[in-house]
Amino acid sequence: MSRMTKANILTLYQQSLCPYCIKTRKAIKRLDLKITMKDVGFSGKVRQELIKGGGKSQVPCLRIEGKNQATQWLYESADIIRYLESLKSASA
Ligand SMILES: N[C@@H](CCC(=O)N[C@@H](CS)C(=O)NCC(=O)O)C(=O)O
Repeated sequence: MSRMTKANILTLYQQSLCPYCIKTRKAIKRLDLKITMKDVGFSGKVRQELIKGGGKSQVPCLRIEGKNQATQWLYESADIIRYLESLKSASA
């Protein structure tokens, strides 16, 4: 079950040893956000879910499920971190 952050449900698709995922996980820890992690390395099902939803298997990818909007799949660690920082500053 994904956790709620404001109105959106956030899930990070990632892999344990990927440096871009490590950088993203560090930012999540620094920002003290509770986000569900899905490791694509341990399960073909999770990887297929990512490809089907986001269009490619690249990690990290942040799935953003909003109440009244289509699900977004945000790739690129720098863009994900920028998005998370903006959430955090909006809630401060
Ligand atoms: N510019 C991307 C690079 C991400 C990247 O290269 N991820 C690798 C793992 S370290 C990957 O998912 N490669 C497999 C693929 O693209 O399907 C970022 O900063 O997030």
